[in-house]
Amino acid sequence: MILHDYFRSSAAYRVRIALNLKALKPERKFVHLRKGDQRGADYRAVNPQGLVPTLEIGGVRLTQSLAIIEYLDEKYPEPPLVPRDAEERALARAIALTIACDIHPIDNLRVLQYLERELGADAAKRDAWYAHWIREGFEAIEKQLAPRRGETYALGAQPTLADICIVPQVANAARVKLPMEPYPRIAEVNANCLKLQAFADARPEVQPDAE
Ligand SMILES: N[C@@H](CCC(=O)N[C@@H](CS)C(=O)NCC(=O)O)C(=O)O
Repeated sequence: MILHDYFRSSAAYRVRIALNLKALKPERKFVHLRKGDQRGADYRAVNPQGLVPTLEIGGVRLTQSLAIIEYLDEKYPEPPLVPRDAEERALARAIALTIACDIHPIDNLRVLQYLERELGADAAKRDAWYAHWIREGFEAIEKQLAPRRGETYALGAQPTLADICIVPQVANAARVKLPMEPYPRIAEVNANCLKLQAFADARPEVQPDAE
């Protein structure tokens, strides 16, 4: 198993958490996103989208963090990463998709670089854009999770796909110093998750390629 990874990639961070929860230790290959390695022919041959993560397993190349995580959950069922209850499962996926589809893609490196290089946004405008889309998503997630205040993880006593997406997105929010006071339930979930070794070991700052 080989994980194509970059320490600061929050999509890769999701997969690192899932792998740790499943006690899987793939070989790691690092793709330096700031240097543009993801756009080179070598990496495009691995992942035609030129994005991390990619998980290679038994000669098969899996892309898209949520697809990879669901694959891992099917192949290695313990501990389960999606709730067994259908309504809870739908909520876990809804939170994950709010982050992975509605927040993260508009704040991705290539989008920020387009804002700066093609549309002339300066660093302050770039960061304002970045924070704006996180706020939009976090406001909705906070409302969805507020009734579950006091539960250890987003949806109860076990971490799920929802937590796996929340924690990396909170790390992204911290990069633009987004105040977390308006999102106490998200902050609570994040703090509880990071007490688990599987989450703590997946943090960007402790990865071998961290700068
Ligand atoms: N939807 C994809 C997103 C993957 C993605 O956008 N990865 C980012 C890093 S978090 C990336 O490789 N960006 C490179 C770029 O923007 O050039 C997933 O969940 O895997």
